[in-house]
Amino acid sequence: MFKALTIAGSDTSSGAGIQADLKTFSALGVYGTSVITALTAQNTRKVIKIEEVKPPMVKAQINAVLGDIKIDAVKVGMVYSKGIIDAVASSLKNVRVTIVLDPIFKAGTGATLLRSDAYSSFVKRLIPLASVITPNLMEAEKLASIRIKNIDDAKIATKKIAKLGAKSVIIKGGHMQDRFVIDLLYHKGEFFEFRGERIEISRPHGAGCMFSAALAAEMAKGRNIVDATKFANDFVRRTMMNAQKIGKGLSIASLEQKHNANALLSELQDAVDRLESIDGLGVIIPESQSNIVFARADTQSINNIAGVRGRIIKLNGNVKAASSVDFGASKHVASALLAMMLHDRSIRSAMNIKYNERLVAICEELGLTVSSYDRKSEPQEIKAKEGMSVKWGIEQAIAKINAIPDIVYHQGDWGKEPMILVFGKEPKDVVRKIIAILNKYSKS
Ligand code: PXL
Repeated sequence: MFKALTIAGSDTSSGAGIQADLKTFSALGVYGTSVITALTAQNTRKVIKIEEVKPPMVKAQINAVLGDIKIDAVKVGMVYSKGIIDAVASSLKNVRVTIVLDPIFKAGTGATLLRSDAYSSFVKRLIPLASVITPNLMEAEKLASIRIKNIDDAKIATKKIAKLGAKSVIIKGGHMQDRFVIDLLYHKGEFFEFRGERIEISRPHGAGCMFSAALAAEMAKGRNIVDATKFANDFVRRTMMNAQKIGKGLSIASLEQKHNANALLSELQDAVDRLESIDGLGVIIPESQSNIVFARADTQSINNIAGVRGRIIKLNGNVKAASSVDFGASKHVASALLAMMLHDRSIRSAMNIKYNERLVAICEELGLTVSSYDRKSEPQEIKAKEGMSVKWGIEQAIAKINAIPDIVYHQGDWGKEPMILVFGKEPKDVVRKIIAILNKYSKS
């Protein structure tokens, strides 16, 4: 089993610090060990009190772990004082594994988590030990002594921070006022950008800790830094989409509970695996290929709807997913589902298959509720607006039967392939309908 060590502060709310690190390691299948540098008494509203652990005790904790357990990666978070920094630096000096250094200067609720008289020690003693340092924008501005307003400024900052001695630098773009969240990695003289759609929620507590912990966990497994950064970027985005309001203050980035974004993706992936195992499914896949999507119950945008990246394609009579499942991976099927969800929030999954009269008849024979719309009667002003056609179509189909259909089809228009959309409460439900349709179709 891969093993990681986190050296960080305790957060009583468990959103950040040691507690977030251990949860993240565990979620990623890495065994987590821990060294506590400081205790914080804090909740989701504020940090009430901080008490540092005496440096010899920090040293003793690190030695206890390293003296017995072969650690594959270390993450360093809150270190608070000069004494703790000296203890951590001297204990890690000869450790030859990946060290992820997360500079923790301030809590999201404002408290100082690195004393100002410890800053120069942090720079001189810890940064040179770092395989990778992971500042957010504000931390990067302080470390590089420049203002960062755009990605070009961020590039300059990464180089300046690398000069302080860290091998690689990742500036987390979560605080940048842009539609995209860009995490920028500077590694061996090259830049790598990782983009994710900005999520429509305020930044939750703990996301930064989970990012560096996920990075350490993936590097503990031997992933290279580029792949590990991409993974950590996606992982944290999901914990943020899944943020929970557990107290009266900031929401907390979360891995728990049933609508967990990671659990949602794995449920969708199970359905994709099932589709791939169905013999002969290729005969009902349209020329423009298929996708299956699954939405969070509270979805407001297609960015919160997961689908198969690159679609599901026909291959030797069967189907194959072009790539993995992810949020924001489908436009067309996801837009149709979103339109449906405006009327019924319990319908959270959909897949498109090819259209022909026989397939529509089969849907009716199976007792499914079928409706349709006519793309040829779509108003010009709807056609002109990107992404509006599907929404208009679904509205028409619902209005036509004054009910929520299982199946919506249209017979195409100039340059538009006719299509059938199959809706359901969850991916399993959609797959069940698809199998029933295919079975009848193959026999006919
Ligand atoms: O999110 C940064 C952070 C890290 N570590 C500890 C914290 C916080 C924020 O409050 O309390 C212990």
